Amino acid sequence: MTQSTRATRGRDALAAALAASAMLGAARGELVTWSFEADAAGAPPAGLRFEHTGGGPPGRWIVRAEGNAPSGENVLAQTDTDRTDDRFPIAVADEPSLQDLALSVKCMPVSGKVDQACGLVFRYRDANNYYLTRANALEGNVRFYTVKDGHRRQVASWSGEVASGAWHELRAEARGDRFEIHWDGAKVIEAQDETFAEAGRIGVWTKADSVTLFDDLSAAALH
Ligand SMILES: [Ca+2]
Repeated sequence: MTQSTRATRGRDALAAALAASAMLGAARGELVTWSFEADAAGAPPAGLRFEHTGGGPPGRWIVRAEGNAPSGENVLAQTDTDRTDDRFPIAVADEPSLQDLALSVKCMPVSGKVDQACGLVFRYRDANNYYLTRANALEGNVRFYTVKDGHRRQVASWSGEVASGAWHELRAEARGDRFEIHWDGAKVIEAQDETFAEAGRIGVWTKADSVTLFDDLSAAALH
């Protein structure tokens, strides 16, 4: 085994151990965070799988070092700029599965001519069935959707400043059929919906040619 292989294996083991302890914590209601500091820059992160809704290629997700990362040095970047309009790349955590939850992420819309999106998915069953909240820096709005059988349906919308090239915080809280969406610390949406009542996975989401950075994806069960 070469020294670099040994280092890679050690880092993978560390990432796996961190992910395992995070899952136990999330089930107990503790806040768990993906900061990407244990992942290697230039490669996909551990503990997330990459799926997509709609057409076009699935997206390209890599960890990369950013000078102004919200935590440490590393962030998660979606870097595929394919312009297919109904293309929704998703990076979803293998675990935990949560029903009532608080979920947040730091994100920066970097570029995109079709879209500049920063999204969170939750109660995620599969690539065609989940709740979604997302901010769009081209439209200047934050919206809450259901995606059922691959079709997006808007539940609620808020219009306001969503600056490109700046870090923001998007947060979702779900309690039964009640939902709150917060943007940069302010509650912007309250909504009721019964489409997906059961527990599901959590993750981050973009659209079309959005190049978006994410950091400090955090989740906890609400009891
Ligand atoms: Ca980080």
